[in-house]
Formats: sequence, structure tokens, C-alpha cells
Amino acid sequence: MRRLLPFLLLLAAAAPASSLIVEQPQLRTTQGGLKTTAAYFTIRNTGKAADVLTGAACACAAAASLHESKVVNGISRMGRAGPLTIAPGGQVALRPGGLHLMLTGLKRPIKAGETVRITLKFAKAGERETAFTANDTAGAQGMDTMPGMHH
Ligand SMILES: [Cu+2]
Repeated sequence: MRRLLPFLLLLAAAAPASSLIVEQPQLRTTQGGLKTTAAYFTIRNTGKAADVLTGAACACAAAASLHESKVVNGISRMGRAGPLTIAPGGQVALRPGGLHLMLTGLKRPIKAGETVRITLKFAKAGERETAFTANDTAGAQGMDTMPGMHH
């Protein structure tokens, strides 16, 4: 695991005291002419009160919405999800095969290595602009989370 990144994010988030930490914000690069992609991250709540991720926005896309993928009868489907409550001392992970932030109506392709700013909207913490790094395997931390992998 990379331990430096959460530390740097902590420093970056030092502005108005917030107990929410967004870890490993990553964005999947677009394939071919697709106008959609997904973003992944983990939110940790180090505070004493719950907060709620209500939505998101990106200048790069027409819409950014919370989605969840589920396998129903062997077929992967996704639909709207959220708002997501992050309990005090808890965390919520958005990763391939589960919760994700869906960007639709992309205004341009997302290329590997670029940084895309996405605003995450919280009920209490307000709007938090977060820098997402684009890569081809966003959200996949290991082989067991590789999308499309079957045992
Ligand atoms: Cu989706």
C-alpha cells in the first residue's frame, strides 16, 4: 500500500478543518470514443459526526453521479446510488464492481497521467475539489479487484 498519498492529502486538506479524508482518487481513462468513465476513491471520516456524500460535479463532463454495480443472475448491472453516509470513524470505498462515481457526457477523452478536478459535495463539509489521477486501471489495487476477472 502507498502510505505517502493519504499523508499528502491530509496536508492539502488542511484549510477549513475537515474530518473527511479522500484517499486514492483515481479516474479510469476513456477507451475508444466512449463518452463515459468512472472515478474511484475512498472517503474516511476521522471526525465525531457522520457526513453524507450527496453528489459530485466535474467541468469535464455533463454529469457526475453516484452509481453502484451489482451482479444479478451473473449479469453486471449498475444504477443510481447514494447519498452515501460516512459514519464517524468509518469509511466508504468506491471501487470497481461496486460503488463508483460515473461521469457521463465527457467533453473530451481522459488520457493516462492527466489530473482531473472533481468537486465532491458533502452535506456538512460542503464542496471539496479533489484532484483525480487518470490511469488505465483506476481503482484496481490488486489482482483480486481486476474488473472482469472470474474464478
Ligand atoms: Cu456507473
